[in-house]
Amino acid sequence: MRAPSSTSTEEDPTARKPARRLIARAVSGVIAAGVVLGVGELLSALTGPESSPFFAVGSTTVDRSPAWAREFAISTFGTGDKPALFVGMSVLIAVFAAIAGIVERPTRPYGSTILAALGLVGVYAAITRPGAGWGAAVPTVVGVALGIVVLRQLTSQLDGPPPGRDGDTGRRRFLVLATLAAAVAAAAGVAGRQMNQRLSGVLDSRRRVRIPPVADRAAPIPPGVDLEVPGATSFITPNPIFYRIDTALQVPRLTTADWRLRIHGMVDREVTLTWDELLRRPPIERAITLTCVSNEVGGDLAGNATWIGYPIAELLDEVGVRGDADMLLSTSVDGFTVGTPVEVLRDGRDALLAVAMNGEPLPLEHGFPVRQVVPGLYGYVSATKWVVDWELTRFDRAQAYWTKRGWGARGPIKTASRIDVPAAFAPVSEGPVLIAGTAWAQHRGIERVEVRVDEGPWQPATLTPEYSLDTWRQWTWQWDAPAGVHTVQVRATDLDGNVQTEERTPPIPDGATGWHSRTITVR
Ligand SMILES: Nc1nc2c(c(=O)[nH]1)N[C@H]1C(S)=C(S)[C@@H](COP(=O)(O)O)O[C@H]1N2
Ligand SMILES: [Mo]
Repeated sequence: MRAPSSTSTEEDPTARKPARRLIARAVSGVIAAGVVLGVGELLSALTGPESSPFFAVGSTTVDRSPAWAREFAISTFGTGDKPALFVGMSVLIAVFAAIAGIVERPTRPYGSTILAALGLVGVYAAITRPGAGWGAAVPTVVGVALGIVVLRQLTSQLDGPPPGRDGDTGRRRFLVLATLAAAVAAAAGVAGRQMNQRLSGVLDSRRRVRIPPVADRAAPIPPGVDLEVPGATSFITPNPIFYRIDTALQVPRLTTADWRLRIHGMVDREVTLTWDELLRRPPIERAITLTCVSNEVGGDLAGNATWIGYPIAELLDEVGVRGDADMLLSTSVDGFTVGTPVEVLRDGRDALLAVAMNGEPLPLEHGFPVRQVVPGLYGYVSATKWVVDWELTRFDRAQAYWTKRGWGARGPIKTASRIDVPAAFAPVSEGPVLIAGTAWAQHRGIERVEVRVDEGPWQPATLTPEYSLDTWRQWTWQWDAPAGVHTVQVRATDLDGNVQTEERTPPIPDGATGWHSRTITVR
C-alpha cells in the first residue's frame, strides 16, 4: 500500500490518475489511426482515389453488403446513406484504435498488432477494388507503418517517466507529440482529399462539353402539366435536388477524353466508341421519370428530367446483337453492373445513352460523362451511370450487381402514387382543402388516380394532361374537410388496367407496393 504522502522519487505521477492515463492511451490509439488514414489518403492521390484505405474499406463494405443492408441504409438514411456509412466507419475505427492504444506496451505490442490487422483489411480492400493492382496497397502499408511508430512513441511517453525525467516533462512531451501527430494526420488527410478531387481535371472536362444541337427535341411542356401547387412535386426535377442513389463513395472522375464504351459479347462486330464518335450521331431529347427500386410507398426516390442522349437501340443495331442474347450487361467505370433485357431496349421506347440532364452536361453525381436512362425500368436494372462497357449476354449466364445480392433480375417499375400536399403534420383548417400529389407508371402511363377518406368510397382525382407515357403525372382532389383526425389514401391505375395494389410489400426484391396514406388533423 502506498503512503498518502510518499516522496516524489517513489511516485509515478501518472499512476495517481489511472483514468486520465487510460484516456491518454486511448487518444494515442485514435491519433495513430488518424495518421494511418491521413497518410493513406495523401498517398492515394498518387495511386488513385480508390486506394485510400478509408474509401477502399468503405466501398468493399458496400459491395459486400446483402440486399437487406442496402434497404436498411436507404430506408433509414435515404440519400444520406453515404455520410451515415462514413460516421459508422469512423466510430468503429476509433473504438478499435482506442483499444489498440490502451493495450500497447513497449515489450508487448498488442496495439501495434491491432493496427497491423486493420491495415491488412485495408490492403485487402484496396487491392481487390475493380481495376486495382498491387500499387493500391502502398498508401495503407506506409500509413500503417507510420501509425505504428506514432502509437509506440506516444504510448511509451505514458509508461512512466524515463530515468532522470519527472512526470511533468513526460506529460508535456506527450502533449507536444500527440498534437504534432494529430496535426500531421489532419493536414495529410485534408491535402489528400483535395488532391484526389482535383487531379483528374474532370470539372474542366465537364465545363468544356458542348452539347450538340438536337433536332428531335422533347415536346414542350404544355400549360397545366405543371400545376405548381406549393409543396407539391414539380413536373421537372431540378438537378441539385434530383435524388442520388449509387454505390460510389467517391464520385467516379471520368473525363470525356478518357471515356470509352466497349461493346462486345454476343455481337457481330465489336466496337469501342470514343466521346467524339458518340457525339457524331444525331441525339434526341426526352423527358423521362427515373425511380429507384428502394423507394418506399410515399417515398421521394423518383425524379423527372429532360435528357439528351443517343438511342440505345440504334447502337445495338450497329453492332448486330445475336438472336440468343437477351441481356445487356453494362458496367460503370467503378465496376458496378446492371443487367437490362435487350427486348425492352429494342421495343421502341426511348432508351437513351444520355449525355445531358435538364440542359447541362450530366452532373458528376448523375453519371458524367455518359449514363443510361430507360423509361419503365427501375434504376438498378437500367440506369448505369459512368457507363464504360456493354456486354451482350444472357440472363442465364450473367448476374448484375444487385441481382447477385437478392434483387429481381428484371425490375419493371410498379404503378405508384403519392400524396405530396398537405405535408405530413401540416396544420389544416376545416373547409375546402386541396390534396395534391404525383403518380407514375413509366411507359405504361397513368389512367386514373383515386382518393378516399377514412376508407370511404374512392373518388376520382383530377389529373394534369398527360405529357408522355414515360413521365409522371400530377393530380389534385378538392376535399371539404370536416374537423377531426382523418386518413387520406391514394391509388393509381395504369393504362394497362393495373390497379395499384393495397398489399404492402417491402422494396426487396423488386419494388414496394401498397397505398400511400396520410393522417391529417383538421381543426
Ligand atoms: N455506376 C452506377 N450506376 C448506377 C447505380 C450505381 O450504384 N452505380 N445505381 C443505380 C440506381 S439503384 C438508381 S435508382 C439510379 C439512380 O440514378 P440517379 O442517382 O441519377 O438518380 O442509378 C443507377 N445507376
Ligand atoms: Mo435504385
